Amino acid sequence: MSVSIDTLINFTTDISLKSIAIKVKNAERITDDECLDLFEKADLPFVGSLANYIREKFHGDKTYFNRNFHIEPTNVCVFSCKFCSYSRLYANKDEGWELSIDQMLDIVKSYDGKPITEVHIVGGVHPKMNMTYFIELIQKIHAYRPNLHVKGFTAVELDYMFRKAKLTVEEGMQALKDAGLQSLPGGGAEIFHQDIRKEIAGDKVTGEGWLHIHEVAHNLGIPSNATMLYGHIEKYEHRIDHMRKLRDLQDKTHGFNTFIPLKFRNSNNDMSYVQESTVTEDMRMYAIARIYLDNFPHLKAYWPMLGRQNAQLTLSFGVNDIDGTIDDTTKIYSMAGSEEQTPTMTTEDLVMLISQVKRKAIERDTLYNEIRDYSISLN
Ligand code: V47
Ligand code: SF4
Repeated sequence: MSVSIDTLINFTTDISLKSIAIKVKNAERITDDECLDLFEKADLPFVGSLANYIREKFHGDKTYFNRNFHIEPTNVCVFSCKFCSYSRLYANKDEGWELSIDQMLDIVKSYDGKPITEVHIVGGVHPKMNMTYFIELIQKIHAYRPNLHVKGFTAVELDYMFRKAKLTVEEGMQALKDAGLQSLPGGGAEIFHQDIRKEIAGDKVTGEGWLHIHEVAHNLGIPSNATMLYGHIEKYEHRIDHMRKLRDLQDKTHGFNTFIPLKFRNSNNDMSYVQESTVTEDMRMYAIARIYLDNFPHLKAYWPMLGRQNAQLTLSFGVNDIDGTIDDTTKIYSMAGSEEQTPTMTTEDLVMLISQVKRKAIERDTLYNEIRDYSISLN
């Protein structure tokens, strides 16, 4: 489906787009202005072909997924992000929940005997769930299942936790690392630029605060992911500003594994008046991220949010990872209007989804160590 890079270079008449294609071929970094040109001027086949070129240079046909499950300790949240369909002010009222440590351990136990490699812990910011609580949770998970990788807590949760415990980011992160926290998910990033952030997520950690927490984590040897919530009131300039801050930090630390663009969904939140992006815009977003973020090893499409068919399509637009075989109660996207009301996919479903578009399905662990190549056999 994609066009070869030499054909693109030879047949593109726009000078600036031609020069971007040449840069991509020579593995040179594109500038912010060039990125804006991609958003404003380039058509879908152009960005798709460049992104696919980079994706195949980095990973060939390999497409990663992992076997994980989510624990959402609570959806009670002290913050009030306008795009959020998930948080509630109180538990036991309006669908609010808060889990005890024993209830969360029961979730871990329900995966006994299943070859899961990761637990992803993320939720609202509950005023009573503090550092001590989460340290105990991590320690108990490790004691019960030592080989399970614990990926947990957005910078939003961490910022609140550390401030409440009167710890610096360095002290707080070290304490969580000592307890067994092994990586950070990419949530809470939204859009870093203050003009947009103050409109949609004005009361939580700033963009600079988010980046600082990830920098400290990287310096302690804790890798992380990065997200960007796009397709709402932001402009292309804000997306580029966001990605530039990530690219700069990655140059310093090399601690990010993957970038995850998150498509804004508009159901049941205070931004329901904003139209959702089209599939074409979504594919362009993935492709341009792959081209701009030349120092991010992986680009992930989170299928519970995009829907499985669109997630499959992203594999032709730079994406080389489609997250995990989530088979529990991940509520954040079904509450925000994703087609995936019951977001479950077995390993076989995921392998099929990847193989149908002639890519190689590879099970990975959190750190992208390869566990199994499913293109060799489905058994
Ligand atoms: O930070 C909330 C987003 C994020 C909506 O690191 C919404 O592997 C769209 O970050 N429409 C949390 N998005 C989820 C997240 C994540 C998910 C999967 C994997 C990883 C990883 C991280 O969900 C929030 C926010 O940006 N979100 N509401 C909404 N209406
Ligand atoms: Fe709270 Fe996160 Fe929802 Fe914002 S996005 S209101 S921080 S749960």
